[in-house]
Amino acid sequence: MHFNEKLGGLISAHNALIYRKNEILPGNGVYNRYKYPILTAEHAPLEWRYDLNPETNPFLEERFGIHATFNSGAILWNGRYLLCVRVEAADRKSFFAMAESEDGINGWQFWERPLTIPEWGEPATNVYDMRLTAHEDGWIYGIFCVERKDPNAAPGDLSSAVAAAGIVRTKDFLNWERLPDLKSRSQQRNVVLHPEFINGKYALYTRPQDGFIDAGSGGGIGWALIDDMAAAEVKEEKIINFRHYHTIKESKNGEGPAPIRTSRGWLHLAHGVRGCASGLRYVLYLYMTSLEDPSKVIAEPAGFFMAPEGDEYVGDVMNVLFTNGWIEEPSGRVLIYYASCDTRMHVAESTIDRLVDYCFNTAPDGFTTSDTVRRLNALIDSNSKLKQL
Ligand code: M1P
Repeated sequence: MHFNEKLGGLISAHNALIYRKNEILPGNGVYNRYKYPILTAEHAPLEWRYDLNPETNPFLEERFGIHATFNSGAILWNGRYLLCVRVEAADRKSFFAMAESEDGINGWQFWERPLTIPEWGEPATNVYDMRLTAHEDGWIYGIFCVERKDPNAAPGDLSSAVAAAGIVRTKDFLNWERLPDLKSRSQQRNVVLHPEFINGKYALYTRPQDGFIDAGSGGGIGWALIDDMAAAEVKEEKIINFRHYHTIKESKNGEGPAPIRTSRGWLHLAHGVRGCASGLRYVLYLYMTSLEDPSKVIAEPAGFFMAPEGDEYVGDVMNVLFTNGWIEEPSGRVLIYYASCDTRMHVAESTIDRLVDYCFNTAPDGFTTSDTVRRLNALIDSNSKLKQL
C-alpha cells in the first residue's frame, strides 16, 4: 500500500477512536460507569508514535511504542477538564502528559507534547501517579512517585528500588517548578496534598512503607503537617485510615485524589490491596473525615466501592483498579477517573449527594462473617416490613 494511503488509514482510525461517543451504563445507584475507556495507548498522537516522513520511514513503521495510559490526576481548571496522565512507553518508563476533553467524558486528546518535569537531586529512573491539588495558597501542586534504584541493593539485584514523593507546582500546566522531594524517614508512595491549610500548615496524606512494594509496618494512610512545601518534611506522621486483617485493604492502601469538601465532611477516595491466589487485587473504597479535623474518620462503608469488572480485569497488571483523579462539577456531579490493570483510563460518574449518602448509610465493616450476616439480616428485616414488597 502506498505511504499516503496507509497514513490516511491511521488518521481515520485515530479520529474514530478519539471522537467515539461514550455511553453511560446502568449502575447500582451509587455510581455509573461509562462503556468505553476514555484514554488508551492508541489515543496517543500519531506524531508521538510514527516518523511521518516517507523518506526516512517508507514502511510507515511505528518508531516510538506507547504501551499504556493510566493513573491520571484530574482537575477542572477555568472550565477545562484536564488529566495529567501517566503514559508508559514501550521501554517501561512512565512520563506525564496532559489530556483535555470538552465535557470530561468524550473526546479526550493529548496536548502536543509530554510534560518536561525538572529533575531534583539524583535523576529519577521513573516517575508516576501524579495527584493534582489546587491549594488555597494559589498554586496547583502535583505530587508523584519518584523511583530510583536502591543504592543498597546487593550486587546482581536489579529490581530493588526506593520510592519517594516528588513535588512540583504550576499555574498553567505548561511551566512546572520542581520543589525538593518530600523528606521522610520511610519510603513514600501515594502522597496527596490536602487542598486547605490546617492551622496555617500544609497537610499531606502519606503512605509510609517499609520497602518499595511492601507497606509492612506502615499501618495505612498517614497524615502529616508540613511548614513549607519548598522544604517539605514529614516530622510527625499519624495513621488515620488503617489497614485491617481480612479486608479489601489488608496488604496496602493509599489515598486517591485530594479529598472533596462536602457539607457533611471531607469525602475521600482511596485504593485498597489484598493478596489472593492470582496476586494482588486492587479495589477502590470511600471514606469521610470531619470538617473540624480532617484527620478524623467519621464514616467508612464496609468493603469496596468499585472493583474490576469485565474487560477491566485484563491488562498489564491484572485485577487492578487504581485512581488518583476526580472532578467535582459546580452542579454536584462527580467524575471519577480510574485506571484498570495499569493499562487504560476509564470514567464513572456520581454526585456528591449520592457518594455522601453511600458513605453514611452503608454499614461499616464488622470484621467477622457473623457481623456481615447480621447486617444483611437487618436489611432484610427492614425490607420485610414494607407493604409494597
Ligand atoms: O500495579 C498496581 C499499582 O501499584 C502501586 O500502588 P501501591 O503503591 O499502592 O502498591 C503503584 O505503582 C501504582 O502505580 C500501580 O497502579
